[in-house]
Amino acid sequence: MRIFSKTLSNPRRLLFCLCAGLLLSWFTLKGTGLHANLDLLCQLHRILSTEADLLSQHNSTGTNSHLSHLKDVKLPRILYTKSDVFNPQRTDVLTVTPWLAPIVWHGTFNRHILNTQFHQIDVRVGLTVFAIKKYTRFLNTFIESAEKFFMVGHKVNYYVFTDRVNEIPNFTFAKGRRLVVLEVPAYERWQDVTMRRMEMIRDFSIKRFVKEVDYLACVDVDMVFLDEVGVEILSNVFGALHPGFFEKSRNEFTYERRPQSSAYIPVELGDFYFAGGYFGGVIEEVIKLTNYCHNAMMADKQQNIEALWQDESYLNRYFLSHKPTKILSPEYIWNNYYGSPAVVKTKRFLGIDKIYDEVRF
Ligand code: 5GW
Ligand code: MN
Repeated sequence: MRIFSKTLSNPRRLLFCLCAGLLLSWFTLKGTGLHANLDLLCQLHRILSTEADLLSQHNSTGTNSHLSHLKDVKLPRILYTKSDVFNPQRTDVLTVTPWLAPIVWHGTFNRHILNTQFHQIDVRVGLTVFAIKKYTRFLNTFIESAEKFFMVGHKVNYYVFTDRVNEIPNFTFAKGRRLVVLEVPAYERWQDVTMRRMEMIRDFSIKRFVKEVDYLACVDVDMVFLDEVGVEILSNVFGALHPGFFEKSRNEFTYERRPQSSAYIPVELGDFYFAGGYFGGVIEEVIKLTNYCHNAMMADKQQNIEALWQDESYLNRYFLSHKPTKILSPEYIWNNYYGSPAVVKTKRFLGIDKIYDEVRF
């Protein structure tokens, strides 16, 4: 009885009881499990929490201390099934590195929790792509699919580096998202087109990105988003497992093996083989990474040597001595050339088949 009257006198509890009662009868009627209706439950709970907060604010308007706003700090309450220490979500793949960086696979994270965390800091994400020469043709699919699947609900700046400014189509963007066209030179050799991305990302990060975004993701443009790529990718510094090498052993990695090159990695070293077309992190870390890679390339150029897989080789060398704080599974940079292995549950970001004669020069 005491509990009952206490409940009635507290608007937050009253609301919660009403909500719980409603839900209970609803579940009984429908006869469905809790799991399938978790989202609805979360939504209801959030609405009611906000109403309860408003009520308690209303009740405390008498206190006009300059600290009174501190009482109303909103703590989002999210409902989800408890993690089970004896039931790992994935047992078929490695989900953490020896230096305790997560490896992000489908099924290992709760997007709802992560979105709440990143909304709390109002995260701003930059996505850089290069569309040099004929590669402007990939932009339409890239941007349109990114609007459907990349960081949905968050602030995004697309940074498009191009030499063909007037070939950039018009797009419509969701709220808080925009495209920034950055005019840059087109290098003669295709190797330089891909390698010089490091220098340009570094320079624009220092000049501009640091003021506009918190994180940067730097990716290839000849790609399409087919499933969600969200805040689960964000970390201090991240890379992605190359789809062609995640099952391979060290000696099969196509690292640069000539000791004269600054991208050299001896056969007894190396953790993973990372894809050149996907890296990122906080701006400061992206500056360190791109600066290292660019300087290593320039040092090699002085000696007339160029690493086997251009920027990808230098990136792999960087990650050997600066371990990424998060690693994306090949779901995040798949290519159907590698088929559809069982461990790849979803192809989030897929390479587009190129007719090489049409795009190469
Ligand atoms: C053109 C011919 C050969 C190699 C690269 C290019 C090229 C690359 C180009 O003409 N224009 C251009 O913007 N790029 C940028 O470099 C694109 O963002 C592209 O996604 C990235 C890497 O080159 P890819 O995608 O041809 O490399 P792979 O390894 O994915 O085939
Ligand atoms: Mn590519």
